[in-house]
Amino acid sequence: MVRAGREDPELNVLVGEPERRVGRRSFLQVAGLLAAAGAAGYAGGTVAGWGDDDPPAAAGAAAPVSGNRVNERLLNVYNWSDYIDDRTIPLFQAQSNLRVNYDVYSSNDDLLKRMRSGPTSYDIIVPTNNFIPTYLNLDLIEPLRQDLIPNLTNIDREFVDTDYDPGNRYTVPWQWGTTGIGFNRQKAGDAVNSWSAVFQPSAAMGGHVTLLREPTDLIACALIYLGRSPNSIKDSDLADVVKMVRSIKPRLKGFTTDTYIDELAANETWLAQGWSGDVFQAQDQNQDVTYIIPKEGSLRFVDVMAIPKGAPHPSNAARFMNYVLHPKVQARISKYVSYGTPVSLAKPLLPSQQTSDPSIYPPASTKLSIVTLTGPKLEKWQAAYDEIVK
Ligand code: N2P
Repeated sequence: MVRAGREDPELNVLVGEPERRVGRRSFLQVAGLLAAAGAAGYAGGTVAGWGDDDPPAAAGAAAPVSGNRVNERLLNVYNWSDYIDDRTIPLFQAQSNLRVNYDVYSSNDDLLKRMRSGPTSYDIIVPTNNFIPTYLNLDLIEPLRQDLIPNLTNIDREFVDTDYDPGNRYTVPWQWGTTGIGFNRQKAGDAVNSWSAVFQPSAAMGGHVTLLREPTDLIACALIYLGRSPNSIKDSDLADVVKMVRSIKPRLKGFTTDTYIDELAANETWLAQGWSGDVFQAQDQNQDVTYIIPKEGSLRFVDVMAIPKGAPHPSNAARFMNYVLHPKVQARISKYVSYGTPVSLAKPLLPSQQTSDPSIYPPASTKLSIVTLTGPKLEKWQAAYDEIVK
């Protein structure tokens, strides 16, 4: 199935056809493109007809934006790889007359290490919800200028009444998804329905199986497969996880969070523990690829935009967050990345194949846990993960 889905003329103008994913390799290319667009300048914003949200930048758009620590028309965004279409940033630049530097990472682990290692120039980072308690405890993010984000009212209730950030004082949801298995039906067969496919792979699959390079997903899904609590910090449970995953390492192609889209698409990886939208992006290129949430249950996550403490351009960050919360912008991003939108108002703008797909919007009956990563669990799971991958 081609996930670009049914088109209507208005949406074509708005969403357009994806040209390329902003992934690991392409982000520099895109950053170059964006820099050129920014340097050319779009003062006065002539984006009418592009289906954008706020009015185009006014004549005085070059005036300083108040509330930034550094007085520049600049925004430095650090997001996951393969998590945005290629139109949103250029259109935001045009609309806001702010220049955007867009950089990517591929795991919460990498992001947290980077943020803990000292100040950066990033204005927006996009950690997963279960890391937010840690970011708050470590004083790594700052409260949002909610007055600059009127579109906060567009966010669905379940992403407002959260345990990690009730009322969105620090975070704004980007997209949400599930962890599951992406597999190649020609190579692995149609019958894949259990975590056993990746945690006890058959010899025939040897060298073509990948697991996520992300402690939360690796440990929690292995716990679920072993029938333990996905939130366990019991030493015996974690020891069992370590033992199991270490024992199958000879059959793994490796641990990855940012290469499996291409590898699934290229028939190199046949079974990948992966995130829903990423697998659908592989499916767009290879119709033999499909996605399941294993019968034992799995995880659901929300990736959320936050502002690093002391960021140079917090007001510009708030403007971008407001832009992203517009239903049309949500639809453009969500359509492209095939993840779930936290803004239901965007759903009528999405192809019905996406909004009715239970792999993207699972029914309430699907067993999905939300794990939290706080206190001793962070250290214990990290230690188990390090033991596995070392
Ligand atoms: C984007 C993956 C984001 C999901 N490629 C991980 N939380």
